Amino acid sequence: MQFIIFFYLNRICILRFIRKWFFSTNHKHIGYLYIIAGGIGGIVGTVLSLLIRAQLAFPNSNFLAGNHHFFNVVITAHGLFMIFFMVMPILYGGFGNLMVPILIGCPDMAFPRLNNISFWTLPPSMTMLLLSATIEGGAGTGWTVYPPLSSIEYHYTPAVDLAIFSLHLSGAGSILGSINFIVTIFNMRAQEGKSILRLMRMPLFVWAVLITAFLLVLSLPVLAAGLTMLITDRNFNTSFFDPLGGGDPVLYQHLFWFFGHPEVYILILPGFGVISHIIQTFSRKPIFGYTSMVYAIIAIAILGSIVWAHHMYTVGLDVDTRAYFMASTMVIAVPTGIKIFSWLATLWEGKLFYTIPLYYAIGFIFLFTVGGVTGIILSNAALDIALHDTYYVVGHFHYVLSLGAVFAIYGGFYYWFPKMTGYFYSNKLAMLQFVVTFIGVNLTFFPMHFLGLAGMPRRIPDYPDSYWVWNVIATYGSFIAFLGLILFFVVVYNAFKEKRTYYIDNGQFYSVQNPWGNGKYYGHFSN
Ligand code: HAS
Ligand code: CU
Repeated sequence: MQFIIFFYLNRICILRFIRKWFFSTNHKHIGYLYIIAGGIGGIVGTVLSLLIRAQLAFPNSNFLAGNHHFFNVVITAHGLFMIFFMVMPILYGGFGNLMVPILIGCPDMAFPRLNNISFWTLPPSMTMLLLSATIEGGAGTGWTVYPPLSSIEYHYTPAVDLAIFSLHLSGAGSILGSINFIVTIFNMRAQEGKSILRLMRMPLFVWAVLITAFLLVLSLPVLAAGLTMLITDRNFNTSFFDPLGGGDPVLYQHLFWFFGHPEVYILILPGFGVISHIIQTFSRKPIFGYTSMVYAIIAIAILGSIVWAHHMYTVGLDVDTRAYFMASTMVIAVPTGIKIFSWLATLWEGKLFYTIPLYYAIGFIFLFTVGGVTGIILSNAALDIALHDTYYVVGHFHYVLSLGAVFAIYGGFYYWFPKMTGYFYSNKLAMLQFVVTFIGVNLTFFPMHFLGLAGMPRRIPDYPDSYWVWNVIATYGSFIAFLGLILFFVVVYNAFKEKRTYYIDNGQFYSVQNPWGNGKYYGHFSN
């Protein structure tokens, strides 16, 4: 009976649509949903970034109608959207769900229904964040939600509470998703006869997702605790972070960065995984130093969990503490350097097949290294006294994120696009998209280093005339990068419209079944 009702209900188109996209437990559908949600989050985040750049286009700008609180609301929503609702959903939830079961050769995730609920926490939490920016004056706390700015005295409307609930909810979804990844990767690797896909032969993207999952499970609860204490401070008269009641705002900073620093590796490790796959596919040889690549991922995760106070050099930590955090932070350059040099060694004397994903991957290696090295400069506690809270920090983290994580997203998307859709995109259009994006993001973020060294603070809506030149260049750059985003949607639209299923390069024929002529590294579980 149930079956018959289901069968007839299913014939109604809209119900079929709802069943397929809302109730799906299929890892690919959920992966697509994550990518689509991340795309929407990315569009919102990008529009917000253009508002920031328009306001900063010239001194004395009145673009946001002189409403400086609103400027703070915009930068807060921009940061939170890009981190939690763009990079994480696409790189980790999207590519992770899509590729992990395929790469380890299992039919689906270990807990498909849990997977569904992990995704469906995302739309409501995105909505809450949007509300927190648009109602009741909005939350202008910065993405770190530091008290006392986030306390009830300075933000007395529920906007901040909404932002906190949004983070709680998306965090709960991420924890569930991470448990699912860990269980799947430990228990469901392909088996043939007695031999099982061993951990030390797993594709590197799967390793990256596994370690990211551990980082999330260990760090998100600490953020949740800090945010909960903040909620009770705001609403129930506790004073965890209020010196008047014996509390301490620096405690919040410790709790936040104990999560916040691992979070930056959560954002980049899956990107490292994607880049490893692209590089080996288009160099036509296995990745150089597989074993050290795996240990480097693990080392980055462990070290990344014990360096959090490099965000707090200016709060009055004593000298020994600063020396410890400085040394431990600098050590991260070693495993990260191992990864960079292994990618270069893979490219070295490889039979390079120049495609759009490879351009993105090479761009990634170069630009991520720039961002990494400015990180090493910031890790110096003495220098950071001058550079903390200046545009130098903004330049640093956009090089590792906007030019690192975002290049990994674009590269991975172009790399797996034939697998996801069954079509090829136009190489010419995609090349144009790459060039425009490359120029745009570098023009936007490189000048920020000069601004920071010249002392321009971050999170300000206006500045003295002497900072004008680099700011206007950055603003032009951001509009060029936005053009790149529009072109990206043109590329995708064009691919669906033209429905290409093959292409010819250098007299070679390539079909979507084996799009890069090297199926060995592409969606295949034997490494
Ligand atoms: Fe960072 C602030 C230090 C990597 C993201 N980072 C941020 C913020 C974000 C962020 C979002 O120590 C701002 C948060 C906020 O809103 O306040 N970061 C580092 C270091 C690394 C690093 C040492 N960050 C990342 C990644 C991110 C990210 C990855 C996201 C994807 N970061 C800091 C510090 C601050 C900071 C300070 C606080 C600043 C402040 O005052 O607020 C490393 O993981 C980077 C390692 C990578 C490399 C490149 C490849 C390595 C090679 C080996 C040779 C290189 C050597 C170094 C030996 C180093 C090729 C040579 C050194 C020379 C100077 C030449
Ligand atoms: Cu950090």
